Amino acid sequence: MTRCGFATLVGAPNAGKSTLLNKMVGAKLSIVSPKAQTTRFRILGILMRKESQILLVDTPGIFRPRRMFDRAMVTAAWEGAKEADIVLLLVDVRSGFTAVVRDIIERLKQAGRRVWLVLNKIDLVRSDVLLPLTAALTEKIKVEHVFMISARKGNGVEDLLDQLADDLPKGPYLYPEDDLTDLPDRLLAAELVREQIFIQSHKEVPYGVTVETESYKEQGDGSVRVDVVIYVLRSGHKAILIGAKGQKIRQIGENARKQLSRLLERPCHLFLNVKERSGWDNEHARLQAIGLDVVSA
Ligand SMILES: Nc1nc2c(ncn2[C@@H]2O[C@H](COP(=O)(O)OP(=O)(O)O)[C@@H](O)[C@H]2O)c(=O)[nH]1
Ligand SMILES: [Mg+2]
Repeated sequence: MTRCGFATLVGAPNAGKSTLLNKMVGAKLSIVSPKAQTTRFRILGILMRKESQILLVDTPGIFRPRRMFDRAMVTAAWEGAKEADIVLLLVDVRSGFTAVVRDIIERLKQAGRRVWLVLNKIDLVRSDVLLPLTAALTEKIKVEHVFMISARKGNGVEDLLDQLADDLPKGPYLYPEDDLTDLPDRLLAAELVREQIFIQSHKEVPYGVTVETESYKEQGDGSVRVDVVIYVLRSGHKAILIGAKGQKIRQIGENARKQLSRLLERPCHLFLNVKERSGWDNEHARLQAIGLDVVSA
């Protein structure tokens, strides 16, 4: 009898959710950066273990939203938790039991889901902080298991996968066994570009950017041509992203192209176009284009 179910990663921004998803799946599906709020929508990673198909869901971090765009991200995070058979509550052990973690725990209790506690970034702290932190957290919420891991280095990740494989509900596989994700290739391309923008630009610039794939064409020679548009909120941001003599945008494109070729396993030609569009973060069409549901109110 096979098993199949959703395990959803929930946690504060920067807890390491996307790093863990990529480590577990063994491919870079979800973009990662040292900046908060890199992940904007739900990403599904599919992996096979023993007789189980583990459907791992990465969500945007949970925080207190302001813009329509921010609200849509936090809603996407909680929607991800709704479909979960098991919620993996990821806590950065260096930040510890913060107010955001407290908020998340309150909502999880209301949702009545099965929760596993995953303490992450154990490579950054002394081991004697782990037990008191576990005690403080498990006093506030009942959890089925506690794992102590380093998503970056991989410590403890195999144990977590084994336990998921054993504990997910019995049932048939929902996806073909060799699929890695349900993310369409065109969205993957836009995400890889956005990741480079997060890595290569600073302050408010990456937060003022949205990236959309305008066209995605398979070429006769087996390669693919992808045209991507980068919307920025201000003309100053456009100048920063393009850089002196187009140096910056070339570097962004080159890095994203290499990663895309690797993931799609074929040569990719990537063309980037930066456009100013003030107010995109309050435009329904822009949010829908990147897969966010627009929330009214
Ligand atoms: N040292 C260390 N850094 C980590 C670990 N896991 C994630 N990080 C870093 O924490 C930052 C945020 O990670 P990310 O996966 O984007 O967090 P998310 O916002 O929860 O998705 C990145 O710079 C990661 O490299 C870990 O186990 N150890
Ligand atoms: Mg993330």
